[in-house]
Amino acid sequence: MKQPKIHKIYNPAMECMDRSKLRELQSERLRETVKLEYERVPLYRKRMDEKGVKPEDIKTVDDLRKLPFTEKTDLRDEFPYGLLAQPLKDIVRIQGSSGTTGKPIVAGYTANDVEVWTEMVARALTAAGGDADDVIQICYGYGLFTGGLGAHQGAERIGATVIPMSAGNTERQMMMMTELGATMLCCTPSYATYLAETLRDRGLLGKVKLKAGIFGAEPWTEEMRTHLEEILDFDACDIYGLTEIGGPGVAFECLEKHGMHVNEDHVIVEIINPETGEPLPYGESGELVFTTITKTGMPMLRYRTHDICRLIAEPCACGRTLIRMSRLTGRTDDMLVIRGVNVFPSQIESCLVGLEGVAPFYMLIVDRVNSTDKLEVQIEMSEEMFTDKVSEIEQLRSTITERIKSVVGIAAKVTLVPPKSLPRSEGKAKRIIDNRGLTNK
Ligand code: DLL
Repeated sequence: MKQPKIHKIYNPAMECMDRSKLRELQSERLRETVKLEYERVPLYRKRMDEKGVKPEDIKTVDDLRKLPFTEKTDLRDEFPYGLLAQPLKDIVRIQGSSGTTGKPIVAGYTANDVEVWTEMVARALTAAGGDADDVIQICYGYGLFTGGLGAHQGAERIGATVIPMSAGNTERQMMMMTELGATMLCCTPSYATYLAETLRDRGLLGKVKLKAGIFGAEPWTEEMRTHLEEILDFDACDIYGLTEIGGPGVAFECLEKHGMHVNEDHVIVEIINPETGEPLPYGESGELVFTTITKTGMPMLRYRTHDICRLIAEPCACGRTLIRMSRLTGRTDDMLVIRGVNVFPSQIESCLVGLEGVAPFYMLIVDRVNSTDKLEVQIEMSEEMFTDKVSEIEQLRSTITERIKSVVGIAAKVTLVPPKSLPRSEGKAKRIIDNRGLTNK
C-alpha cells in the first residue's frame, strides 16, 4: 500500500506568498542585484551602457526586458573569475558544469549563495515528502557538479540522515540502500532506472524501503516516471537546476507531480522566443531565462538556459503559489534537425518506455549519406527478449519503427542491440552521436 500523500510546505511564508507581494519582493531584490552587477562587474556595466540602461531605470520586474541577456559564452569568455561580483576571499565555493565538451563553466558561490541554494534544495526534498525521519541516499556525483553537494546540503538542512554515496558502483549502492534502509533516493533518472531494474532483476525489491526519489540533471519523460514508480512503488519527482543559477533546486516538483515550482523569491523566470528574444506569455513554449535576485557571488541577469519548456501559472493543489515550469522538452542547442524535422531524444524515449522487450537505454545516431540525413536508433533489448523470445524481435522492431514514424514524423532505422551493450553513464546519459559534423542551432 502506498503512503498517503502529505503536502508539506518547508517555508510556507515564502512558498505560499500572495503573488502581488511576491512581485514587490522580486522588484526590490532585482533593484539591488542590478545595482551590484553594474557597480562590480565590468561586462554588465558595458552591456547596460551599450543599451543605454542605468540601474535606476530598473524599478520593477516589468523593467526586466530592458536588461541585456547573459549567454553561456559569456561565462566561457570571462572564465574563471570575470563575472564575480565579490572579491575572491568572499567566495567560499566553486562549482562547475557537468558538460564534457569545451571550456568548463564555473560559478563562484559566497556563503550567502550556498545558504540560498541549500534552502532551495530543502524545499524540494520537503515537497517530495522528506523530513528528519528520512534516510536519503545521494548518488549524484560529488565534486564540481552541483548534484551531490547540492542534494547533500538540502538533506542535512531538513535533518535527514544522509548517505553520501556519490555516483557509481551499483553493487555498493544496492547494498547500502537495502541494508541502511534508504527512504529517499537522489540521482539522475537514467541511473535510477538502471538501479531499479538491477534491484528487480536481483530479486531485491522486497528489501527496498524507498518512498520517494528526486531525479534531475537530464531530461526524462512521464513514461519513465511511470516505469520507475511501477518498479519501486514510490513517488518519483523531478528537480531542475543549473550551475550558473544555483545548482539543483531552482525548480522542484511537489507530490502533485504536475510541473516544477520555481523558487521565485530567489529567481525571476521568463520564457522567451529563442529566435527573437521577445518574452512569451505564460503557457507558451519557449526558452527558459533566469535572473537571480538573492545571489551575491556571481549573480546572473537574464541568463539564457537554452532549455525549452512552458510556464504553468494556474494555482497548484499543493497550496504553493510559486509558478511551475513544465518538464523540459529539449534544448535549443541539442535539438537535432533531421531532414528538416526537429527531433528531441525525449520523443524517441516516449516511444520506448512501457514496451515489453526493451530496456530504456537507447542511442540516436545520425549520419549523412549522399546528402541525406539518416537516423538510426539503437535500443537495448531486455534480457528475456534476447534469450527467450527471439522469434518476437522482428515484430518488436517494426512496432518501434512505426511509433517513431508517428511521433517524430520521420523514418528511422531501428536496431535492437543486446542487453547492457550501450555505454552506461553514472552522470548524465549521452544519447546522441551526430556524425554529420553539424551544429543544430
Ligand atoms: O544538472 C544541476 C542539477 C543537478 C539539477 C541535480 C538537478 C539535479 P548543470 O550540470 O549545470 O546542472 O546542467 C544544467 O541540465 O540547463 C538542463 O539542460 C539539464 N537539466 C537539469 N535538470 C533537469 C531536469 C545540473 N530536471 C542543465 N530535466 C540544464 C531536464 C535538466 N533537464
